[in-house]
Amino acid sequence: MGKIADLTAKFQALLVKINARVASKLDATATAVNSSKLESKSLTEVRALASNDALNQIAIDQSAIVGQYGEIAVFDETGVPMALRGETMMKTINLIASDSELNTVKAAMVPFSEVFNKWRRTSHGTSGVFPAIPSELTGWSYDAVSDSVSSTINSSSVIGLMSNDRFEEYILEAILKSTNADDDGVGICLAFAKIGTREHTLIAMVDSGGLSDGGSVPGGNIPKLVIAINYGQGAGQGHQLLASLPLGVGIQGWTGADFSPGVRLLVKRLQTGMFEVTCTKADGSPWPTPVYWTGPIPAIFSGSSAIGFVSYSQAGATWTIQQMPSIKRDIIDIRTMIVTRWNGNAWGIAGSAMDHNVLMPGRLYKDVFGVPYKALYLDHDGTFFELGAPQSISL
Ligand SMILES: [Ca+2]
Ligand SMILES: [Ca+2]
Repeated sequence: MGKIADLTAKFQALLVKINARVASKLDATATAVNSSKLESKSLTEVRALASNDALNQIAIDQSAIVGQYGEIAVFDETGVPMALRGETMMKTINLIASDSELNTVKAAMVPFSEVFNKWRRTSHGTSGVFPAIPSELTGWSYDAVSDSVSSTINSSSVIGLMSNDRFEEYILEAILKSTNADDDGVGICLAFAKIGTREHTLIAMVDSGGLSDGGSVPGGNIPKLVIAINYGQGAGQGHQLLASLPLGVGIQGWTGADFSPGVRLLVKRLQTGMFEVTCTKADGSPWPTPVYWTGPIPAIFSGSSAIGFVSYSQAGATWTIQQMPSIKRDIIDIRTMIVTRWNGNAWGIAGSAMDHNVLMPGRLYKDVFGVPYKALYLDHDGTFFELGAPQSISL
């Protein structure tokens, strides 16, 4: 057995070692917390310190991710956190196999046969039910010779044809006419959005004296252009008058001298976040009171939205297109797999469809140019797989 002094020395050495170990841990912890940074800070301030730049950036990115109902979130950059945007699950393309088909697609306009057969039909009233009057959804006819649609009924609701494509910016110009002597509404829907069961519109409506600013049909009014949100849906459904602009001519009906040549509407949705509407006589000359309106894109239509044609209590309403926006889908030449792409101003060669920098891999693509409307999957190795020729189900 050793001396007590030896044991005391060893015990002391042990205590010194333990102290050194614990002290080093304490120092490390203290450094990590850096408690001096937290002194006299409120809980909110401490939380703000905890939100470092990366977390803040993610919060900013998340707030910027906006999509449409039914879309999927797609990463459009590699290795970048939250580099997401909303996309439809199947991306539409034009698959062509000849130079003449290429030229056809480049010059394509949306035909009114597509407006009549494929666009969404709406009927808006004050009930808050959509469609307000289901029977009025059929109040349209199509003429193949002139490729035009017209309303066939003196409708009790605001009836419309709304595009399936949505546009971030566009120019739409049309001459509005009616062959019916009534004095009510023919217009253009600047923006359409369906949210839940509700349908929202921003409408430019021309009448020759029959309509009120509030969206009713009192008659005995003055010919004008009305710009309104949810026109005809009543205050309870968010009807909001943005402008009521008299044309400076007398009440007369759509077959009257001032209206029978037609009314020209030029509508622009701009990258600046503004709408512009110019209303003139059919030949482009101004009304006795020149009509122009501009205003910001309402938040409910931000991003992109559909467009459309509307009629209210006016049979025989029709539109002659001067300029019509169309989605400029990528064109893929099946002979070479070269992608022709619209750059906002002109068509140009983008490169090979197998190149990941040209066409996004991991996506489904569907041809909309012609039979058999092939569907393709582009894998991450740059290989296309043909999935078949899916057709819509008709009941
Ligand atoms: Ca009338
Ligand atoms: Ca009427």
